[in-house]
Amino acid sequence: MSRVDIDAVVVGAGFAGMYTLHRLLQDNFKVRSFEAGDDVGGTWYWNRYPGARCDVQSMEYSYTFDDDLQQAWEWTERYAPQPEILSYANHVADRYELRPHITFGTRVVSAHYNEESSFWILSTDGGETLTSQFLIMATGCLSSMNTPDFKGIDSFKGETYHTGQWPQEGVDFTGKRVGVIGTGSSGIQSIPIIAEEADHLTVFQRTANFSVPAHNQLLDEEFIEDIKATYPEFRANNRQMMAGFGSRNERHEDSVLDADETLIQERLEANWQRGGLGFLGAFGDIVIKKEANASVAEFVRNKIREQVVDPKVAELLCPDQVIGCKRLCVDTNYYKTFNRDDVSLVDVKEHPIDEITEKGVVTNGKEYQFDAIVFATGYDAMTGSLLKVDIRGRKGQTLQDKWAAGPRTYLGLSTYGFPNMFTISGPGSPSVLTNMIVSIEQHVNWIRDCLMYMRSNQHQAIEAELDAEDYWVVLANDIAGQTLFKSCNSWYLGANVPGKPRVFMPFIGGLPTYAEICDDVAQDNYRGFTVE
Ligand code: N01
Repeated sequence: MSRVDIDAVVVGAGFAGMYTLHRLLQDNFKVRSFEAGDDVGGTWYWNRYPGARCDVQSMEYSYTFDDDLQQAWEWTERYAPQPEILSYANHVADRYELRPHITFGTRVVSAHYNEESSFWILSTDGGETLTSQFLIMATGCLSSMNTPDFKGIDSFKGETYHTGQWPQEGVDFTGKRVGVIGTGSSGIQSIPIIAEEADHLTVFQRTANFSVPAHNQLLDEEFIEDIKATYPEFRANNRQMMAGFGSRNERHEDSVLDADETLIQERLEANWQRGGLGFLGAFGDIVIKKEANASVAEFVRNKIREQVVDPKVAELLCPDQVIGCKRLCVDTNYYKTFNRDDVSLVDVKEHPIDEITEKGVVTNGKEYQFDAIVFATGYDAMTGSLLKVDIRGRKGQTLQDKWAAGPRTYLGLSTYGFPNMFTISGPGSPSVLTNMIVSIEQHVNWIRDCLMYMRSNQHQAIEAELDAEDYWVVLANDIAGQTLFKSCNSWYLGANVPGKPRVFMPFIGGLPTYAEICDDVAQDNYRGFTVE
């Protein structure tokens, strides 16, 4: 093969894929995108479960690259519901005329690097084969569903749903006996709403989770105008935050351990009343020191005890791990839902689910019978969607082999042995620990600049060096080791998927530091990369 069809293939048309497409088209790169779904939106296309909404506030969870766009779009709620985010994604696709460049309903099934010509040969499940100089994986971090391999799972005669692939037409649970398995963000958001509809809801909980109130509300005009009047400055301030959002939240850097009990309670109560992920900003060391974490975790447990009438149920809902170690959840009426007569909680920690039968779920010798089972069991996060594609780099090495002991990248953007391939918000980048859209923009802008550099210097291939990758893996691991993030079984560590290597996947050094390193690498002629 000596002919290259296009400059870049972008896999995925969620927020990462759409912005990549837009940015590269602007610079006249010949680029195409392939998307498994029938439309744009990525995670917001698939996650249509009841109550799905973003836990980053709407005025922040949106593209920043075009002031006209951010001035034109009207968010209606503090936390945007899924249908509104999906409308926004559609608006973006139309506004920048992206659809003609996207092949929908089509998966890229393989991508093999051709060393002789330095390009990728791709094939799709639609039977198309094409060659491209660059391969840009915008496949999302939470899009490969995890459905545990429960014994008898296929024998259930009722309806089954996974929160991550909810039917487009919605589901009516009225009059039905429903079982929900899983109490992560998806379970915690959907359980209160399913409870309102169902005849009876049974929740199977393996690990109790910490959740803070969303205090979701309609946005008032004054607030919107205030942000819009200073949007560029607001965005710039957010980019200086560790997580790329929350510059208007109250944030303290002092230690819980230096504060007296009154101050601790005051701060935590104020943050609880404000609601949202900013709760953990009450002190600087909540996710760093175990002793600091303990009093914050106990504060939330007491809030759970206040809300849940039955003390036994309340204790079961009280998490025993470190707070913030698993992704903090943001809810509306979650804990109070367990006060309803038609909702029961079943602990499957001590007695795991034994099997799924024709009629329902068996645990601890008891069969719970259902008309519908909802799997809110999460994702094979960060690597799942990448490893689903048969990606082969130099010497035919598969990405699966390369990452058999866990993902290895340089900057979360590139991996040794796979030239001209980039991952957007991939493992080793701040990604899921940040406002995803801000991280996506940072990655896409970096990749676009890199492609411009390659084009203007007539370079053919760029590849992370092994030393640079080793350095990055050690650095990312060391920083994570200085926190409490490795202390519990979270999907950040791959611990939710049986057999997945236990490696802390995101880069936890904060977005500003990370972006500075990426810029510095680029300015230093792509230090740590071999350019041919
Ligand atoms: O998935 P999860 P999710 N038997 O992995 C349980 C983002 N998100 O879809 O904790 C019994 O968190 C599992 O138990 P355990 C957000 O970043 C954002 O809820 O592993 N239970 C857990 O309770 C979030 O963190 C938003 O012990 C089993 C649950 O299933 C991420 O997506 C909304 C089991 C899975 O929870 C993932 O959230 C939704 C088994 N065999 C999602 N296997 C917002 O923006 C798994 N579980 C608000």
